[in-house]
Amino acid sequence: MRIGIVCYPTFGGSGVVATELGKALAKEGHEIHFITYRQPSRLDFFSANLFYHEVDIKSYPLFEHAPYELALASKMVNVVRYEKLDLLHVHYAIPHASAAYMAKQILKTKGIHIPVVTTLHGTDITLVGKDPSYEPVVTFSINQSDGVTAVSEDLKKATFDHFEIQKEIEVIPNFIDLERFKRQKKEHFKKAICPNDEKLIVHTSNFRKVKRVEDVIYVFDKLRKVIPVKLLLVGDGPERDKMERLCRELGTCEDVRFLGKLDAVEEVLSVADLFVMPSEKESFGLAALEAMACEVPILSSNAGGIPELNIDGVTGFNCNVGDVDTMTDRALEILSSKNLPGFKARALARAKEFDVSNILPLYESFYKKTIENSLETAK
Ligand code: GMT
Repeated sequence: MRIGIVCYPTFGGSGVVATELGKALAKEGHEIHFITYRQPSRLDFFSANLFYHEVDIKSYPLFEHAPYELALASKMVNVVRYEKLDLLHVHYAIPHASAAYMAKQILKTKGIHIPVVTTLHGTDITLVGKDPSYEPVVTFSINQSDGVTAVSEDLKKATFDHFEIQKEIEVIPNFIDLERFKRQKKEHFKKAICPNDEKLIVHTSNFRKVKRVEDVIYVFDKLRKVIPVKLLLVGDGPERDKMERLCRELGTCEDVRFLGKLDAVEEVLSVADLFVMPSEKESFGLAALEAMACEVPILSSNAGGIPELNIDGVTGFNCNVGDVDTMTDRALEILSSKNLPGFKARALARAKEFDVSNILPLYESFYKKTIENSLETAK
C-alpha cells in the first residue's frame, strides 16, 4: 500500500507511535509518505520505502497565527495526488483529522477518492479535544473519518462519553520494538549514578501538568528516607523549572538528576529498577511500555488506559491519582530484593505482548478493511 502518515514530529507519544508505525510498515514493503512540519525525530536515516514531505507553513504580517491546517491540507492534496496514495493515516485529531477532511473534499473535486484513518491518542480527546473551543470540529472530523482507532479501551470509552460519535472505534494499542528497547549491559553507567548500589528510580515525560511530575518527586522524597535511592528525570517541558524548585525545597537535589530530552532513553531504562508514571490522565502510557521492555516494573496511577498495560500486583502497581503515601508503600514492595526479580521478569513478559510484530498486522488489516468499506460507500 501507499500510505500517507500525518503526525506531530515531536518527542510526544503520538509522534513516536506514528513514526515507528511508518518505519515498521516500510520494512514490510509498504511505501510510506510522512507529511509533517519537521522531520520526525526518529526518522533520520535512509530507507527506500520512506518519504518525507515537509509542510511549508507560510506566514504573513497579517496573520497573528500561521494557518498550519491550511498548509497541511494543501500538502496532503498534493502528496495524495502526485504520489498516488491509497490511504491517509492521521495521528492526533487536532487539527489533523479536520485537515484530512478538507483534503479529502478537495481531492473529490478532482475525481480522486482517498480514505482517511484517524488515530486518537489521548489529550486530543481527554483534554484539548473536549474543550468547547474545539469540540464541534473534533466531533465532525472523527465522524467523517473512514476509519477511527484509539490506543486503549479507556480512550475509546472516553471518546464515546465526550463526543457524539456515530463511527465504530477500533482499539489498537501502542506497540514496542523489542530489538531496540531491551535491557542493555550498562554497568558503568549504573555505577556512576548509583555508586553505593542505590536503587534507581526513573521517570520520563514531556513535563506537562497532566504528568504530575511532582508526585514522582514526593514519592522519591519519602522513599529516600527509608532506602538508598537515586532519581533520574528524563524529558523537558513546562513544569521542569517548578520541579527543580521542588527538589531544592525538599533538599533532594544531590540524589536527583534532570537529564533533559534524550534520544537513547533505552540506555537509561537499562539501569533502572522502577519506573514511575503518576499521570492525571494517560490514554495508554507508551513511556511505561518502553520501560517494561527494558525489564523495569511500573509504579503508576490508575488513570485512563494505564491499567490495561500495567497489571496491578503483577508488572507493578496502580494507585489512585495523587496518593503518594500508597505509591511509596507500593514502591517499597516492588523494590524489596525478594520481589524485584519477579516484577522485572513479568514486566518484560507483558511488554512482549505489545511487540510491533503483534500490533502491525492489526493496522494492516484495519487499513484494508477501511479502504474496502470506503470504496463501497463512495460508489
Ligand atoms: O504523553 C503525552 O502527553 C503525549 C501524547 C501525544 O499525544 O503525543 O501521548 C498520548 O499518546 C501516546 C501514544 O498513543 C500514549 O501512549 C499516551 O498515553 C498519551 N498521553 C496522554 O494520554 C496524556
